[in-house]
Amino acid sequence: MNSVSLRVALNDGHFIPALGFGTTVPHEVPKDEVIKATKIAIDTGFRHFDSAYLYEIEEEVGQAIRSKIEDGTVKREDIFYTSKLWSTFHRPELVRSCLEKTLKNAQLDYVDLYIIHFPMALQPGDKSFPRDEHGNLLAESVDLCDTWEAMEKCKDAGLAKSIGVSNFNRRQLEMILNKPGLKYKPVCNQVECHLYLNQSKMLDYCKSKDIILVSYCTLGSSRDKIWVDQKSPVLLDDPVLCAMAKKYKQTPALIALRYQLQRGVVALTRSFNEKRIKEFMQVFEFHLASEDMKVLDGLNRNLRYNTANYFEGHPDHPFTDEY
Ligand code: WDT
Repeated sequence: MNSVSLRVALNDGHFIPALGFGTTVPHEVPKDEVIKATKIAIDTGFRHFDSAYLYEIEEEVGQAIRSKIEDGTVKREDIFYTSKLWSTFHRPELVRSCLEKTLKNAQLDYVDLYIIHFPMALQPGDKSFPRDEHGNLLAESVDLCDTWEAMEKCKDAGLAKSIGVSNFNRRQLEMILNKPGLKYKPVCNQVECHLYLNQSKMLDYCKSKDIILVSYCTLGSSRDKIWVDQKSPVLLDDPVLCAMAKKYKQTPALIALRYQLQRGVVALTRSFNEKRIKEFMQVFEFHLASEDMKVLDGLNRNLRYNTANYFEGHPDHPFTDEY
């Protein structure tokens, strides 16, 4: 079994590969590295790529995918491409324009999945994080249900095969699910999820609503200085995780990934290192015993690497609720 064959059904009839490759690039990494890594990932068997308008990398990711289509490795329909609506485009009349920019940048006709990046609207304009002269974030209030209706129109127009959300708490998900006249349920909620923040309550809630939980920071994040607290513990150094890796003759990263797949989470991962990208495919070659899954469940400590501190003070900040 490999990532090509392991796909998970979405609530709208489409399928998503259980293992996805992240495409954000830390500031110190040249953009060419993303092209290289994406091509290696496709050659290795990855078929699911997670990107966003915010990342300013969709041109390069699209170029890498196109080159792998041109050389005959894959067809467009083999690839699952996710992008995200940025917060300055939440006004319903702006939603489609953000998706169209993504499609133009990546040179794609459609995305497989389009998700609301954060449940927090910001004032429209050129800046991703608009601020006033005092440095205060320029938030605005746009009803998430209105944004969602514009997302539904993108699906109806064929620009997105599936639509979903990201970084939503339970209350915000419920607002969408309870919307009068809801046409499409979100297919997923993409949230930070790993051994130190295992999201068991959000996962149970999503399962009860036939919504897929997609995990980001699955290996404990890139620890990028601009958004991760450098004092936070390094997930892949966890002694229990490392001991289990030894027991299974796998790496800690593979145990952390396998844990998510076995509990029904669609897992995102990322590396710029060819050896490690190839190593990820080993996740389909072993099984964790249920008692070991329980040991891994016990590592949870509700530790968030991405506290979305760039949105600090936003009235709709999702991480103020328990989950
Ligand atoms: C600067 C810009 C700091 C990382 C954005 C923090 C960070 C969103 C990813 C992301 C942010 C953020 N990512 O994919 O690695 O918190 O919005 O999607 S962020």
